[in-house]
Amino acid sequence: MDLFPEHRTKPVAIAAGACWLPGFALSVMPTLWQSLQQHLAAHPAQQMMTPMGLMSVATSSMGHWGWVGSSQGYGYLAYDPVTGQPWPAIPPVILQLAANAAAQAGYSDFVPDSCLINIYQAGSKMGLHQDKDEQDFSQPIVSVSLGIPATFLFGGAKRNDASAKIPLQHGDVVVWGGESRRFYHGVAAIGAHQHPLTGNKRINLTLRKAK
Ligand code: MD3
Ligand code: FE
Repeated sequence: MDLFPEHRTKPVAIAAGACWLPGFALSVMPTLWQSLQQHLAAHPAQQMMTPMGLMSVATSSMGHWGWVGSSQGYGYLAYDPVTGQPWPAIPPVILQLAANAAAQAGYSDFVPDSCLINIYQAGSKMGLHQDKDEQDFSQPIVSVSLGIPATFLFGGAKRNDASAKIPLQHGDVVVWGGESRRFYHGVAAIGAHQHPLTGNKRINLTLRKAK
């Protein structure tokens, strides 16, 4: 009998270079959550404008490079446009988690310089897109899911390629590298759910080496 069913750690290969690590973040969640709450109190997530319109997801950032949108465009900025200050450093618990997850998936020495915090509520979604504003595509991306569940849409190298649906839950980590690094992906509209830690929200941390 499995006495600790919440500690699911068996990796699942989901595409060339991409690896789903269910529950991988659960063991550090108390520390991670405390750092995240502290960060968000000082740097509240905001719905960013983009040339395509207002995002339904609210965002904040940590690390040397923060992801910022405006009606003029979007990309990485070293300063929080709201405060004019540099973004706070990525806390050690998150850096270590990202490096451990990347190593587990076969990418050694992953040192992200950007941690985007995406906050979803019922109805929030992210359309199919590629992450292509980073300099070095040999570096993977690590994503950490917290709170209410999401259906992650994972396509292929072309926008019209079929998408697989991946049910991401609290504590799941996914590492995207190799061939999958340029694949189209998105998040289906979030349902109305409640989670004991995050309430009615889904929070995703996207760790990247931007520059
Ligand atoms: C698959 N955010 O902010 S990263 C984003 O759930 C974004 O909020 C996702 O996509 C979210 O750009 C989590 C998942 C991700 C990131 C990069 C990828 C998946 C990827 C690159 C290639 C393939
Ligand atoms: Fe993305």
